[in-house]
Amino acid sequence: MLGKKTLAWTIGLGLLSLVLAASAACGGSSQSTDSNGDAALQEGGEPDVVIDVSLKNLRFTPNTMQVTAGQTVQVNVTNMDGTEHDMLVDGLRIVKVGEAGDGHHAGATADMLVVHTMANENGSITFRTDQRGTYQFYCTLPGHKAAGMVGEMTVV
Ligand SMILES: [Cu+2]
Repeated sequence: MLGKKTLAWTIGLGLLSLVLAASAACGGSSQSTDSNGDAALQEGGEPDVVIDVSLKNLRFTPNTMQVTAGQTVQVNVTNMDGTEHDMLVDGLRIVKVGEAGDGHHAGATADMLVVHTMANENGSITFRTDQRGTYQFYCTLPGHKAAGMVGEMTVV
């Protein structure tokens, strides 16, 4: 059975840990060694919209998508084919949020919307753009665009 002193001590510890947790949360913005997830949170918080794209049989599903300028958009790519694919949005310039993107295809620059996936693997990118318009996206692997790996992204 808990005596009054023990109870007070327990409550005191609880309050102390609450205070510590709160100050840790508030102090986070001054740290430069945060994980990627925290960096993403500091820059833009949770994505405003998540778009799931699957790659199968040399097709994007969906093959049309619309995003809103200024919103934080996360695109998750699931490659269900036994070959590597990527998704490049041609001509669109973006600002990446966090470092979830995997844009290691030849010639890629930081402001390109490109997600690369190995066979049967996933990729993801989180970004914002203010560049309204309609852009073609496609897979840059040889022959894949011609085979039908093409779609359209509209920024409104
Ligand atoms: Cu492909």
